[in-house]
Amino acid sequence: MTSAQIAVTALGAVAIVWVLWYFLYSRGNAVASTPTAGGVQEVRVTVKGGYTPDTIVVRAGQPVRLQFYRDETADCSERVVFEEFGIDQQLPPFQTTTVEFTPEKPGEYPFRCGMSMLKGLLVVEPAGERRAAPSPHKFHGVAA
Ligand SMILES: [Cu+2]
Repeated sequence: MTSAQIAVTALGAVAIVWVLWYFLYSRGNAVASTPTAGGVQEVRVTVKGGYTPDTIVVRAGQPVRLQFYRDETADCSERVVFEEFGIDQQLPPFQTTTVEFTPEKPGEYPFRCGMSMLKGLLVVEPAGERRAAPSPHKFHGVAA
């Protein structure tokens, strides 16, 4: 290989590593809920210096059951707050605490610890739709 080819290959490798890092680490981890037989969308979240997963994808109009397992005693994660749903729940250490509600409207609803240091995001998708990538054509639409 010429030095130019080596440089291009190296740049490509750096780009791949960066993309992997960006999606796997900097953006946290997303999990879609698994509906139970009763139609409840259940997700287990581990609380330890953050929320794992920190992005939870559910459908609108169906009950959501989040099971927070707090795997630490750090004061920071003592409470979990979903402001839009009026939830401010205490999480005892080394226990699983269930938080249940039904999101009626699609949207993105942040959740956090009592001090807003730990952050997570609940993504509520329209009922009955699969998660779709943002349309590349959205800027080309005809104005209403
Ligand atoms: Cu905190």
